[in-house]
Amino acid sequence: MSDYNADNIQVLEGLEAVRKRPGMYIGSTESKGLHHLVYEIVDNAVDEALMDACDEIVVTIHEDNSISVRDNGRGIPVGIQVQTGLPAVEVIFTILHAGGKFGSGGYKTSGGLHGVGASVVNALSEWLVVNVYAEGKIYELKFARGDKVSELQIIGDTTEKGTLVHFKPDEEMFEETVYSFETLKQRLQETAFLTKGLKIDLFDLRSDPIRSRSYQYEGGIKEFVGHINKSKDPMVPEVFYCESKHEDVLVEVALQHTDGFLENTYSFVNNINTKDGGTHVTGFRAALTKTINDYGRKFNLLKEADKNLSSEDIREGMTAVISIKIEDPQFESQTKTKLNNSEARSAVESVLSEHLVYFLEEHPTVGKAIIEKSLLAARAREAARKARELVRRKSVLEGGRLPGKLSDCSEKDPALCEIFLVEGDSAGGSAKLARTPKTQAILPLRGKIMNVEKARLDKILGSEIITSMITAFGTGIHEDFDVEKLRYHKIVIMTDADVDGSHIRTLLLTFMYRFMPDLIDNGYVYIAQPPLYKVEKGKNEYYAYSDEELRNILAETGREGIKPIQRYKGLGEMDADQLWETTMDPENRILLQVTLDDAIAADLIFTQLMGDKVEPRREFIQEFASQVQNLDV
Ligand code: 28G
Repeated sequence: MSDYNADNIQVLEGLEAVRKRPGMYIGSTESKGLHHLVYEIVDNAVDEALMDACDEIVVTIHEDNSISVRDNGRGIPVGIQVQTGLPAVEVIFTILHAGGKFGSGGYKTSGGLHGVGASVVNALSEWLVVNVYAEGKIYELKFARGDKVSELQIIGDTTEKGTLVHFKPDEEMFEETVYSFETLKQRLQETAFLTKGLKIDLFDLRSDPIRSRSYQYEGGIKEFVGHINKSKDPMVPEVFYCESKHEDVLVEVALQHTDGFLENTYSFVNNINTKDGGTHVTGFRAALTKTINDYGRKFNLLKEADKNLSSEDIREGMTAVISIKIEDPQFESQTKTKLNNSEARSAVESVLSEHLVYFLEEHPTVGKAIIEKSLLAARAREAARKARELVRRKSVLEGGRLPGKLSDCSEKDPALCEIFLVEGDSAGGSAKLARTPKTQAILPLRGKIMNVEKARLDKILGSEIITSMITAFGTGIHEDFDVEKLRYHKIVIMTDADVDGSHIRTLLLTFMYRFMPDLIDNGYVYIAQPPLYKVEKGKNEYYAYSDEELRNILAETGREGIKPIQRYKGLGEMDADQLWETTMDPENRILLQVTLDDAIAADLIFTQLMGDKVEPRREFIQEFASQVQNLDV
């Protein structure tokens, strides 16, 4: 008995154990586990492709929700195994963990969460049929719920090579037995990206007409990065790519920076997505940070005074795919999606450093773009820090005193309170006269704000406008931000309906988005809509908020007996009564609620606003202005 090791025991247990506790082997018996069965079989075919023995895999969803997978590899061996006296193919489908590493030089895809192999799929299938195409013959082996139905037999002749596995998941084992074309499509495309050159076809025979997809990427993960960045704006057209082996670890890295500010890094070990990263990602970051800083210094892109760029700043807006192949992957025990092998770190670090240095020297525009982008990120981060400090210092000095310019309201319940951020002192004066003092507060905005187009946010944060706004809101900013402390549940930006007005509005929105995004998320931020025209006919007054509205009014009233049409160039041209009536009176006004829930759109907006280029900023203002107009009141 002392000779028994774990494997022997598993052999003895057979597939009954799998059917008793399926969740233990595939993680879930719901949709996720159901799809996992396909990945197990496909991964075996991919392993054959990684040995350069196969270049095409065809996956078919049949009408009965059974799945077939065909590869054009060497075919699973059908010869008798010495240890068991059984055909190898039978062993692979009936003995737990019989898959694993295919001899030396192979990489097991089974290192991940549920790398359980073909036998588990067999155990959980109502029926499973394997056909092997090899040496001119077609072999067949059939199972039902893991049990062999008939011995391996030759059923015909063929000139083809490869393996066909067809199985139907057992309804007794799964809560969900309907396959999702979308889910399989997604995963198979990812697999195709990770295995360059490999063609993967997917057919869904359940629909009429049948659906199909075909994936094949000669560029592998380089094309993967291009694909991810398709909907983004890359800083440069080139995607960096390298592939090299370092002490038995095969390393591939692809990356490209976009003008966004989110990082998108995907990492894989033996084609398994390591969601929590691990040593390979650590090595990647170390190499990236060091290489970019060295490059910046060498080519004088970083000034003497500049500190080293931080890893975080360098990764802002970057899309990267790291894919390594390693013989014996070790995962952190709890998560199983975080790599532990220390040799993975040094391998990625060494391979990436070497190739990236070389690439940057060959492609100076890429190096310059990455450095510029990182500097921008560093500045924004520094601005955030300064602003926080400023607010802290101010609140300590002033003991939470409200800004002198603020005409506060008397109501204390924030839900009933509104604050109007009004452009200019004169409009501020009218607004103060016009308001309902119980619920409406006025904060006039005056200062250098008209010239902010080229100012960086850190300068803007030094302005009184911003600090008085923060103090009035009562929330603090950034990490200290507490929406519970907000003193007004309506923050109304009231600016002139001209270019300068829209610049101020843009600045305020950028500031809020960056430092107080919860304000926008919670729907507390609004834009007031002052009228553009006033039409007077006899005793009647009409206000038009757009050119179209003006045309309609004129069409209705006719031009007879009309006073000269007044065009408002600014809020200041209205008296208090007019301002109240047209823009501030809750009964009559039009407020546009600001929402920025689309993170990707916000990403783009922010970069355009932070950037040096004027043109994208102008485009943003135009685009955003129209976006806001489409929102409901
Ligand atoms: C279609 C769906 C899934 C596969 C192969 C090919 C070989 C193989 C698979 O061998 C056993 C143990 C170590 C060598 C290998 C054929 C070498 C020579 C193979 C698949 C034998 C596994 N000839 N194709 N397994 N090894 N496709 N597709 O599963 O010593 S699995």
